[in-house]
Amino acid sequence: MTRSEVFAVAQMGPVNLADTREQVVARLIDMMRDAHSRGATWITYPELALTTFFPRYIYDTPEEYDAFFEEGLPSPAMVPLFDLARELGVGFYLGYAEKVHQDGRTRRFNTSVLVGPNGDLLGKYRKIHLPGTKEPIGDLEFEHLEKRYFEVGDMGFPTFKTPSGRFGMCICNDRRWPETFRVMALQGAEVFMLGYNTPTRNIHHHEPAYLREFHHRLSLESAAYQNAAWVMAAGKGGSEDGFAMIGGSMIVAPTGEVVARAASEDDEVITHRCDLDMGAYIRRSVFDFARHRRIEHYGLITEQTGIKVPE
Ligand code: CDV
Repeated sequence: MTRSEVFAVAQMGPVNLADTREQVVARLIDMMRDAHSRGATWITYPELALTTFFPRYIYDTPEEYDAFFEEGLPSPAMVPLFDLARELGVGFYLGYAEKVHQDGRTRRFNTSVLVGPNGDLLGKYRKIHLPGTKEPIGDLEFEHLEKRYFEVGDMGFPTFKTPSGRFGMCICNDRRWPETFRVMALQGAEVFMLGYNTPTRNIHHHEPAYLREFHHRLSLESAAYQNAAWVMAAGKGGSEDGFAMIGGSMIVAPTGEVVARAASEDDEVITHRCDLDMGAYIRRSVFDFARHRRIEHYGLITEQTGIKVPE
């Protein structure tokens, strides 16, 4: 019996500062209905899907930036999505800014939630690789202040048992780090869901826009192939209040091939019927981890972060 299901990825066009949660959630709902009408059982939405990508702006106090955060799960803004998921039988991944009272203090994370097709909360993930700076660099077109607004995720890279198989979640910059996917694959993840917000401009040095898109795709293709898993990648496209995002949402097969790709820079649902057993032959051969991995030689990966050139 083949395990084949239709998966959807929901790219979003820009979310501007002036857009309300209600307007944004109405767009997410439209896309969930669209995905369902095409037979999808799962849909992946972008990182920080409910608001604009606010870490590009400088805010100093929680009074200024707390409006971008959600409290409670589901937060009031998410309730209509949870309800529709249950009604249609469509599971979803959603990225959002999470504010939580934990360990006796207020904490903020860049988080994604996984909700099952019956509307049940399956789990969440808190972004580990936070790019950018804590303090503004200054004299830039825009900043990237994720380290200012979020703590590093404290949940590792968990994976989740779903009615369709084992899924893992990560968020945006995590996709550029191979360790992210390998840790999830070692737990048997067959599907990686991820949302992203990638500007077309690199604030640190000049990089042509086509390279931004190329590195995004390269990361996803290698993650899929080297871990024999499906990748569902949902981003934002177009210009958020004048700040351009790369779009390029895609579904990548365990062979590393892109099987569906958004053609626009706007709200757009892409779908593909995914054979969840497609990666099995890769896991039995070239990437049979148990037979071929040589962990006795990988120690440096967890012992040090930066490069240390031996004497
Ligand atoms: N939201 C992100 O994590 N964006 C980064 C940018 C800053 C490079 C990314 O990896 O796409």
